[in-house]
Amino acid sequence: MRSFRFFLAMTAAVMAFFVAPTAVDAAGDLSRQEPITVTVELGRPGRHAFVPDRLRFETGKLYKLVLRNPSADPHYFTSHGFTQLIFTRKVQVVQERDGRSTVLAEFKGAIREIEVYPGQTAEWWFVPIATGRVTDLRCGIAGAGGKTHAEHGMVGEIVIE
Ligand SMILES: [Cu+2]
Repeated sequence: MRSFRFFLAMTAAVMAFFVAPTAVDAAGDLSRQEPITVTVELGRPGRHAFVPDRLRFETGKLYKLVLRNPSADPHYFTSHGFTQLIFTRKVQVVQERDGRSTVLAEFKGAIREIEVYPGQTAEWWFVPIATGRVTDLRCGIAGAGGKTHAEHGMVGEIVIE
């Protein structure tokens, strides 16, 4: 009986030695991991659309959502539902020139929507914190005919698993 107790105490000590460091690592800062890059094009020449228009993310991972506007019009990336499911680490304005990208500005805090001007790029760094499916991704800019880009089909869906 005495040796069994000793065995239990030794087992507990060994387990504490191996398990404790892992538990500490798992409680680290989720917003400081290597980001997963996802690129969305805001508009195509002559076409109002998000490409792709279905986005999928997983909770607990850090994403760098690159919002590129290759079109001749400004476009919004707006989804209030999406902003309720994520923690924003930062938004960066990036200048791409001669094959090099330079960060011009960095914004921190809760972000509701981002407008990207023709030929420009912004990066939204975030960690999804809740699961859900939202279908309110849209660009609300009104074109010459009075219709919004969303009414021309610039809408999308975001799923967080
Ligand atoms: Cu638009």
